[in-house]
Amino acid sequence: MNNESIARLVSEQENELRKIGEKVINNIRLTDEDGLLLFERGSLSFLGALSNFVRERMHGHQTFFNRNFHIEPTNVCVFSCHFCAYSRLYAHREEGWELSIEQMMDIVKKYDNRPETEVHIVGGVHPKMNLHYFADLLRQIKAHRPDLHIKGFTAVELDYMFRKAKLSVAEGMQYLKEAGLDSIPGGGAEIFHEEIRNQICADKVDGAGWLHIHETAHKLGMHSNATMLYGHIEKYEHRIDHMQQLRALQDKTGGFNTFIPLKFRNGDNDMSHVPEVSVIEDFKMYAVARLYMDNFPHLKAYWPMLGRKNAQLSLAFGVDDIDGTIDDTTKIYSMAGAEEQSPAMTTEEIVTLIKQVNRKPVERDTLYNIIQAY
Ligand code: V47
Ligand code: SF4
Repeated sequence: MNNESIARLVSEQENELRKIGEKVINNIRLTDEDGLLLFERGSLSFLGALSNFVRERMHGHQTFFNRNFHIEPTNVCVFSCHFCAYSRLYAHREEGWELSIEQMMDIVKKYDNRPETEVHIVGGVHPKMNLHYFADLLRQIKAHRPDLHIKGFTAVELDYMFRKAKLSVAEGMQYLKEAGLDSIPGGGAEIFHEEIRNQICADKVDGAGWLHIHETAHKLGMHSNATMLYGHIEKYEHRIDHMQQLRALQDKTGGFNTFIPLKFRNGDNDMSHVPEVSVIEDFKMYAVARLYMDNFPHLKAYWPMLGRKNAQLSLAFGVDDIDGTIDDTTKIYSMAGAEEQSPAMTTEEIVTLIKQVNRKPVERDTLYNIIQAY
């Protein structure tokens, strides 16, 4: 939609939505009330047009992806988040997996002489896999392949490791940075608001702790991502509260690359009775995120969670990034009932998927340096 058509669409809206639309056109930050109103009263077509306008103002048709693989060191976890279909308690660890450093290095070596630029390390919180264990892994990966960007460990894993090692967050982060950690992924954020957090994941790091870890990483010059688990028992107010806290931290540090809304999937977990939200709700979520999170450079749709067709469609609702090739190396979503049971795409498949919806595929590295435009 060009400037004229978006201005016409905005002028046709009821008074309050029109004011919000005018703010967006004039690049004025939305308030929490604006965000809430968009969720409650914005039609899908209005939100789509407005978020696409912002997406194209920021990135044109560019759509980013990377070549990556995951290492999931273990699914044994001391925590018991009710939405998690993936973890096994330590008492039942024979049902889960625990990879040795050697086994993880074998995974890394599988990608020797291949163009992957990033390894994403994420898993359960295993009481025996401590800070020194992971520092050893980081050093070995860097020694073997210095060019590979290591994006590793959610704030939940880091909080546990640092506390167990009796180190402050700053000391622990510095130690892992020196061992080779380049950036941190966005997981573990869920919903910060304690009313909801206490019901879905009461025993792990709280919202303030999650934010403190990311702030510390940013101060050390590292970048990170942020997620939000939506579409379960939270209300729109809680989503806005979550995004508000992220936006405020981003104002302070500028260290976040990407915001990643993650749709709650209800397969095989303690919250299976909670229905999943509709696909319309997913696209409204992306659109409001693009409009409200004005200081986040990128908005990612994580295709293993959303599926390929919906990932394509999300590119018209503010999304400019669809993560990576993945190569069937993550189980978090397949175990929670996602349609993609063995998530893997070749570069050609990702490029085709993006071109089919008339966008420009751009391979990036973790920090969004452009590697190749297709
Ligand atoms: O924090 C767990 C989510 C996250 C379910 O930074 C679930 O680039 C939906 O954060 N339904 C971990 N979601 C994965 C993650 C991530 C993924 C891709 C890219 C990046 C990045 C980060 O997975 C957890 C939790 O929010 N999750 N179970 C579920 N049933
Ligand atoms: Fe453990 Fe993460 Fe699953 Fe929570 S979401 S139980 S911290 S693996």
